[in-house]
Amino acid sequence: MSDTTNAGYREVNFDGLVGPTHNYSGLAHGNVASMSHGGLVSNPREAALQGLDKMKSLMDAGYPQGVLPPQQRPDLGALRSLGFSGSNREVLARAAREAPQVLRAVCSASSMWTANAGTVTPSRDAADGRVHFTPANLQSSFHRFLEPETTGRVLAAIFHDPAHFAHHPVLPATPAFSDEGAANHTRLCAEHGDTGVHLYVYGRQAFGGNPAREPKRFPARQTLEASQAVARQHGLAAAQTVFAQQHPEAIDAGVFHNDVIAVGNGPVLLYHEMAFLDEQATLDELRAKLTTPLIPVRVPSEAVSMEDAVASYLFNSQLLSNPDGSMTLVVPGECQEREAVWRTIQDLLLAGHNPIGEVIVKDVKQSMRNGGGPACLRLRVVLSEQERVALTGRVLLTDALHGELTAWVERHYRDRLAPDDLADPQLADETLAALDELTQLLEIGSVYPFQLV
Ligand code: SUG
Repeated sequence: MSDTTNAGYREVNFDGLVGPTHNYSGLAHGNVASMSHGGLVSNPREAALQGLDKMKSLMDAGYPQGVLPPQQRPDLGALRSLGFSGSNREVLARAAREAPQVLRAVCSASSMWTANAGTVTPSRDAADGRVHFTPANLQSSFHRFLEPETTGRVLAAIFHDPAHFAHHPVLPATPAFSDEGAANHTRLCAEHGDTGVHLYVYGRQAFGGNPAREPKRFPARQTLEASQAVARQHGLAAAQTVFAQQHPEAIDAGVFHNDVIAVGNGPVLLYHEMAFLDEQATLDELRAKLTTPLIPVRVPSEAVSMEDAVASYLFNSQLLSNPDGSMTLVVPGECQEREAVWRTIQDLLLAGHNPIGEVIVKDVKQSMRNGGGPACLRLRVVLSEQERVALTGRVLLTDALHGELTAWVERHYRDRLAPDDLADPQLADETLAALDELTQLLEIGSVYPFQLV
């Protein structure tokens, strides 16, 4: 640590536990993996264990690791609000018969991708010295629009102490304020405990934007107006923020979030040359606002094509800081399967002039088939030691908690789920029993609709 004011700050990665209804329903338009794997049989148990294994590997390597619970699915409340009535069994049966796509949506375990849970500003950057949170409205798709209410309750339960944590309302859930959270936000700084500059990447401008500069094929999920509103809620000044437009061609190639094409950590920005519409202006503004030299690590298309970037999720890696100043890149197993990508990791990243000194490969294939890599599965929260102590619940991973969560998954999760199984009323009962036990295990109190009635 460079001075005493930043002593004790660490980045804690809060990974989303994969829920018991993890399935492949092809729900996410513009997400190539989700679109191509819809209809496959999933393995929720394996998915949850892969996630827990990633968390444990990083904890064992010395990185503070947190965990966030999954959501209540099927979302029977959502089905009822859409006019399905009667007993739970009747609601599920009628939805399966009359609106199977709606049933699939209310069963999605998409809250596992906690990079979309919300946007977080560390206390070091906030005028009031508190950590600020805004749950993302995820209004781009129905299955994800169902998440923010419970997300807000979960974040408020864990980051409960008002002396340290401030929670803001979800932005209006309407296209002008379309918000997908931290997946489109990167904080750059010298070290985590130093003040940072916030890079917000948006896909389109809602008011007065130029349609010629927007994607043609797939939707832009983040608006400039949403990013600006979050920065405003968190009290960030213009000197602390950079707003950059994502390259529309990248969105049209399947880059539905910025974290599919760029990742930053400390002063390092690892990105594909097609990440930003105006690369030079984005780098210039970051350089002007940062108090430390920016270390851009640019990957050109000739090294990794857009297709390889989207298929391998190279940029959906976690970039983690080590005490000696070096960084570790946590990549999905798919990076090893594409020769150009693996070669780029060796030649350009590991051998290049940058702090990346190590690569860890993790298998998160169950999540990857729905378009969620290592970085999607975690929400980064930089916390001081005092703030870590102020957390509510057992949410920081230990060997004991990892063991209990593993046993919990093995007790409750199925190892096979086809889209047609989602109407099984027993699945709903199993899930509620599992989640009730989980809130006790994590000691976070009642956060689910079924616990609040
Ligand atoms: O929103 N997939 C998610 C993946 C989110 C990845 N997150 C980040 N890049 N940060 C999405 O597209 C697919 C669900 C299905 O098809 O069943 C899904 O929602």
